[in-house]
Amino acid sequence: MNYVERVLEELKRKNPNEPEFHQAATEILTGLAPVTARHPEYEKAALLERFVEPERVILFRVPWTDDNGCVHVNKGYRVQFNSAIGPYKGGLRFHPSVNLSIMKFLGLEQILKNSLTGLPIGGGKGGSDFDPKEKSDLEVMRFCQSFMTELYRHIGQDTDVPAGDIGVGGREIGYLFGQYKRIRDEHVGVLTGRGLSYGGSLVRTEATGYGLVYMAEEALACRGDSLAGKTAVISGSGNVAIYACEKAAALGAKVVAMYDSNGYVYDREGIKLDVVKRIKEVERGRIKEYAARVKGTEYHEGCKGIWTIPCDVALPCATQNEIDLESANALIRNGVKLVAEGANMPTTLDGIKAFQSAGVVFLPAKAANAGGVATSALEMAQSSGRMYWRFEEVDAKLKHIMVSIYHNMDNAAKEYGVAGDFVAGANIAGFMKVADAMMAHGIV
Ligand code: NDP
Ligand code: 2IT
Repeated sequence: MNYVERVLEELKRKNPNEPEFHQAATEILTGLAPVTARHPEYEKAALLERFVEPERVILFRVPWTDDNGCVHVNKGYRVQFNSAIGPYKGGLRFHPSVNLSIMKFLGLEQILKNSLTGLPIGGGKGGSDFDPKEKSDLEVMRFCQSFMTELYRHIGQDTDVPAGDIGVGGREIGYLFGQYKRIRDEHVGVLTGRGLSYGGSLVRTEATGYGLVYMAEEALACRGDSLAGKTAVISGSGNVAIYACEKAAALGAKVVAMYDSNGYVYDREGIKLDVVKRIKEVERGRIKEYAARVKGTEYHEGCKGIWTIPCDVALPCATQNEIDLESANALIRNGVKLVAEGANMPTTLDGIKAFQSAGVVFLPAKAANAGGVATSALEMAQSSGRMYWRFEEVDAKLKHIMVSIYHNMDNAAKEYGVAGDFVAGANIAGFMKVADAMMAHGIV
């Protein structure tokens, strides 16, 4: 058994019942095997064992009262995974499925993603099993205030800087920031994704979706191709999906389908994004409404069918494991050329293998969706400098970062003899900097 296999086996034994964490660790560590073979000093320093163990996990009670006076209790989490290259950085997810396994998979991914951005940010993730759907603004506010009343003591602009993720957008960040400021009496960049009137950065809202498409365009450009004239399918209809759709359409692609957790809409003429934005961003409604408002479009209950729609480009932008082997095979049969992951770990391990064996250009989440956290780091820089950059400036930096990440992972894959395997390339390129810092810090 080699070093990587031994660490993986131990990890599964020590952390039973954490399937998402096992899945992410398997993908990452398998890709790192050529690195540990070249660097025997890592095994001596138990580097991988330390890398897969969070520095700290905080688990807390979040009590809150609904509009009818009923008391509810949710779980709150913050996984402070790795601070070797900078303060912990990563989003907060509010979704009923949230548990320790999901927090740890997201935190582990975040370490390497943040390293890939080239900016000084460590990896963390947090959230709650609270479901913001169909809650009033006041209920969401009371929940966020209660959540921050515990979280504030663990975070700080130089310690740990949370942001949004599923179920946490501008509204939630506003309530969380308001409570932090009230308790600490400090107006600092302790959260990113803040509103533009109180320290937020231009382009942060659009960043993950735009960044995803910038990387997809670069990958196609390197193959003498482009998004112009391509048909695209995008899953989800939240923050990442909406701005991926906006940029893909701006570059000449036709996005024909999107979904939410109830079902998908198929619009052969191309999704009218203004309608989606109104339904999702303004009304907080369901995607089903789209078919009622735009003539000639179809609505189908359930999510899986979206992957049977013929397309050149697939951008999964909703949640983990939304593309399994069956869906990957359906996409391949229909001629998909490029898959870029906007969501975190949206493709199962066997789905990834299928895409790669079929020669599909597969851009993994930790590289392809890094534009969000990269722009968060740009927000942090603006906060510490007490200044704002123009939209064009931030957008240009974002684009530059996405193109650099693409080439860094491409080069890392080539250097370690796995050319074209961007999954391994992203893991290797992200890991090298973290490994170097951890080695420099001694056994800590
Ligand atoms: P949002 O909450 O804005 O949107 C999430 C979308 O995904 C919604 O359409 C939601 O549908 C759908 N969805 C969520 N869970 C499920 C599920 N179990 N089954 C089917 N559909 C589901 O979140 P974001 O757009 O911010 O995040 C989407 C993905 O992108 C996540 O994987 C996140 O980790 C990742 N990501 C986000 C970044 C960011 O900056 N926001 C940065 C990098 C990655 P419904 O409303 O019905 O629940
Ligand atoms: O998964 C992610 O990278 C995010 N949810 C964004 C994290 C951040 O700190 O901006």
